Amino acid sequence: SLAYPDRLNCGTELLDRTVERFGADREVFRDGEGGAWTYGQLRERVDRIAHVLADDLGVRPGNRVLLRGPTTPWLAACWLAVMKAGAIAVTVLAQQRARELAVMCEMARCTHALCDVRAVDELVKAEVPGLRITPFGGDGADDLLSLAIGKPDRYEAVDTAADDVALIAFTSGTTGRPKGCMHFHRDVLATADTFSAHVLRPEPDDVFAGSPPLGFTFGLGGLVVFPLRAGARAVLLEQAGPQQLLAAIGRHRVTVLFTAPTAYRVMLDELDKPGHGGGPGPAQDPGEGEGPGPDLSSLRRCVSAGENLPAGTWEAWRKRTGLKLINGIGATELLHIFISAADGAIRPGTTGRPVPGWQARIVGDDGRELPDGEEGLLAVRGPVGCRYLADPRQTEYVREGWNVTGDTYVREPDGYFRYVSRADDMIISAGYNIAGPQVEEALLAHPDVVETAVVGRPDEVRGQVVVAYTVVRDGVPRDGSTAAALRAFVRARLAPYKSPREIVFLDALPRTATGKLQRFRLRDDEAG
Ligand code: 3SK
Repeated sequence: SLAYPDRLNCGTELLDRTVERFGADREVFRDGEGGAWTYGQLRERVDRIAHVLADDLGVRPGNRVLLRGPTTPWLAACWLAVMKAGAIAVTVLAQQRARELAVMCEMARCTHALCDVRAVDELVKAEVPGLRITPFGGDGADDLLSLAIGKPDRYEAVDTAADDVALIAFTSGTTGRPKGCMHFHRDVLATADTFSAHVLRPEPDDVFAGSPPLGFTFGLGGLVVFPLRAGARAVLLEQAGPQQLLAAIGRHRVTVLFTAPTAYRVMLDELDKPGHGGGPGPAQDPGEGEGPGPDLSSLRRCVSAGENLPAGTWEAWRKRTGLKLINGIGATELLHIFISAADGAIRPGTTGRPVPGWQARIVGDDGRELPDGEEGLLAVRGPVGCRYLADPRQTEYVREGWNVTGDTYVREPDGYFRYVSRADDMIISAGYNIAGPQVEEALLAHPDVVETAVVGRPDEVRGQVVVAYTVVRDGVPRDGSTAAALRAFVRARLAPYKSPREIVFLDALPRTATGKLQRFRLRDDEAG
C-alpha cells in the first residue's frame, strides 16, 4: 500500500529528492533539437521560477496558475515551480482556443498564467478578467525567464499537505463539456508508484518519449512524473506526430514510448514504406539503394492508451518490431493508467489486470457487481479518486466509493479485463446490441482502412442502424465499390447484422485536442 507522509510536496519529491538520490549531473530533459538539461540545471531553473512566482507575481499557496504551451523543458519547469510554490497548476492544451480557455479559467478561478510566448495571443483573446499572464520563452524584460535570471538559485518549497490540491486537469471528454478534475500532491506520486513502478519498472538509464502533451495527464505522467521519479530522462518534443516519434526513437535512443493506438498504426504504415527496414524485430532488409529506416532497437516498453487497442494493431506491432505493446486504460479523472499488464502478463485483446494498488469490477446499471463473463460498466477504486470542480456529474462518476468510468468491459474468469465499448458507444439495432469498437476493429483489419468510427443512426424501423465513418488510404477510391468491399469484409468476420449499413468516407475523424475520437459529433450529425 502507498503510505505518504501527511506533509508532502510532489515538486520537492520529484526533483530535490531525485537529485539527492542520483546526483545533479544526470541528464533529465532533451528537447527536439537535442538541447540537454541536467537535473541540477532543472532544479536551478525551477527554483528561480518559483521565486518569481512568489516574490514578483504574488502567487500564494492555493492560487490557480494556468500553464499553456507546446511540450518543452521550460513548460515542465514551470509546472514543477508551481508545485514547489504550493500553487495549483491548471494544465491546458496548446491547441485550445480563446473561448475554451476562458471557460476553463473561469471554472478554475485562475489568477495567473504562465504561457509560452508563442501561445500568448490566443490566451489574451480569452479576455479573462484579472488574469495576470506572464510569457516565457521570449526575450522581453517581462518574460518569466528574464525575471528568473536575477533570482536565487535555491527555493525552499512550500510545506504543502499530501492532500492539498496540486493540479486541476480538464477533460474535454468525448462529450464536449469540460470538467475540471482536482488532484492532490500525493495523487501525482501515486501514479508513478503504481502504474509506472509496477508495469514500466523504469531504470535510471531509461529514456522516455511520446506524443501526449503535458497538458494531458497521460503526457504529464509519461514525460515528467515517471521519468523524474525514477531518475531517468525524457525527450520533450514539440511536434510529436508518428513520423517525429519514429525519428526521435533512433536519434535519442528512446526506451519507453507513450502514444495512442492510431499513432502505432501510422508508424507501422511508415515502417512498411520502401526504405524502412529498421526495428528490433524480425529483420527486414531494406531494398537496394534504400536507407536503413528508423532504428527502433533501443525500445524496451511501448505503452498504448487513450483509446481501445485493437488486437490486430497489437499483433502487427509485435510482428514488425518484436515488442509487445503495453495496453492500458486511464482517465483524467483518475490521473493515469489503472488497468494494464506488461511482459509475460500481457494477454493480447485484453487491457490487462488492475495495476497493483487498484481494484476493478464490473457493475450493472444498479451498481451491483456482475459475474465474470458478463458485460457491464467498469468500476475502479484506488489511490487516486475523481473530484470534479463543482460539477453535478460527480455523482454519476463516483458511485458508492467506486469510480464508474463510462466504459463497458467484461472481466474474464482469469481476472483480465476486456474492453467492449464506451457505454454510450453501444448501438442497438433491431434488438441486437452492437459494440461500435468491435465493428471498427473488423474494418481496421482491412488494408485500405486507416481510421474508422462506427456509430448508430436513428432509424424508424430498427431503432438504429450501423454507420461507419471511414478514412481510407491515399489512392483508394471513395466510392460504392470500396464501400461494398468493406461491408463484405466485415460480414466475413462478424455476424452480418453488425456490418455497417453505410460507409461514409472522410478525410479525417473528429478528435479532441488530446486525440480522442469524438463519436458524439458523428452521432450528432446522424441525429441531424
Ligand atoms: O485515456 C485517457 O484518458 C488517459 C488519461 C489520463 C492518463 C492516461 C490516459 C490513458
